[in-house]
Amino acid sequence: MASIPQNDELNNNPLFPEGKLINDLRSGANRARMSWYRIDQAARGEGDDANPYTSLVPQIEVFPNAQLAPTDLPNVQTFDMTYFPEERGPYNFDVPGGYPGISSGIRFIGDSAVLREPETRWAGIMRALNSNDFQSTNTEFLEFWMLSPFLDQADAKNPNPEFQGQQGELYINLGNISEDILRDSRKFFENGLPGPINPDRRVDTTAWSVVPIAQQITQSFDNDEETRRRQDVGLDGLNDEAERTKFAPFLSAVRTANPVAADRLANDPSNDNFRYYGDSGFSSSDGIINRYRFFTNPEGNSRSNTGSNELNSATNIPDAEDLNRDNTLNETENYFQYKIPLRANPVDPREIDINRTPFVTDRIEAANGRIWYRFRIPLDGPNKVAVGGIRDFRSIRFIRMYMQGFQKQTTLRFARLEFVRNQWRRFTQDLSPRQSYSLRCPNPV
Ligand SMILES: [Ca+2]
Ligand SMILES: [Ca+2]
Ligand SMILES: [Ca+2]
Ligand SMILES: [Ca+2]
Repeated sequence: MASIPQNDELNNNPLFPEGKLINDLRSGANRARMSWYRIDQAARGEGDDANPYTSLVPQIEVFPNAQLAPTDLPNVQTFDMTYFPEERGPYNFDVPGGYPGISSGIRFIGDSAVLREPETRWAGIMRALNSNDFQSTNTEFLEFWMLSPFLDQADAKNPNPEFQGQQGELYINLGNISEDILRDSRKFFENGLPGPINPDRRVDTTAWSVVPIAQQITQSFDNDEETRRRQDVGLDGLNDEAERTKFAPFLSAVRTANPVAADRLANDPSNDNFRYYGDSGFSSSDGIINRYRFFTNPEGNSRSNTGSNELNSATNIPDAEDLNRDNTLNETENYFQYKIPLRANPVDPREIDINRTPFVTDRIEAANGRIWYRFRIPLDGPNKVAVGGIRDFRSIRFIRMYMQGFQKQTTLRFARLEFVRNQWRRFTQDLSPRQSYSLRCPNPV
């Protein structure tokens, strides 16, 4: 889950007026749902191979010229992001009438709450990078192969009937990114919460959450099972029962508009509950996209598996607002931003319109109709926007990717996403003769 991108004094990223709010529930009101995953073989069901966004992808489909070693996997391990712009994301407490100047409110379809004006919502992911000095490593491009997002889920040879609403912007931020996802200037970490074996552990309360007061020392849960259960409650530090108390004003605002929907939201007011892809509550008709829909939620994603054969957790690591695990909360934002508008070709809407979508350098279409595009983004090119006064590429600690502007559910499927170094160190100093040399004819005639 990503922190909210912040603007700077020069207004270089004005997309999120809520980005300046601190310790204020309104700042999460535009966060929609996004799931991200590498598909586990065990999650696959009958229908998943027909859908281009969940099928297996043979290496030769995207990389026909690659020489595969016997140890290479026959299929590409894709990284997939599915964005649900009409669906509340975790810790989104938007109210029916919206928050003036910030969010458009929620409406109801039956007993489901749906975000109004999905094109104004956003969701993203972020992570720390291992190598930070792009200048000394000569890293010049971000490159990825991505499946066209506009294909029909039933048959890649047709455009998706909703392709119009699947157009939007993918943004990439590189640099210093705030780790304060629930912004209150306090670092939350699940394993700092009290439990039966450490009942005296002190906590504080912010608008968002219960936060540990002590410094984080370890990156693991307490061994005691009941303590671990009480700690694995998500970034709000609250289980569902405590969420009902804390966010009662939100629930009662919804109740006034739609009591049945409020009852439903009250099951998990923060909307942060994990669900395992193999959960027996899913039916055989639930495809992978549904099965992974709640997989990245942080409450209950680290249950210990005692007494169960099913490995039903997502991670053993406590969720925390600390991406690079340096035990501090980075709140600074200064980053380069790259905007990638994803537009369908009006002539053939299965295709990305490369006249309006920049950075596309290659295209390959497989016999099954799937179309892959290679994007190559020059990091120091004219399309970059420097937010927060970042000047160079010497300290690129984090990457954040987010989607905005979409109206309908969209899956971005990456076959490969990597930073590319230039083999040849580029010489950026002025080589013109009058600067450095004086050219003289050694033997004037
Ligand atoms: Ca926080
Ligand atoms: Ca929670
Ligand atoms: Ca919850
Ligand atoms: Ca957790």
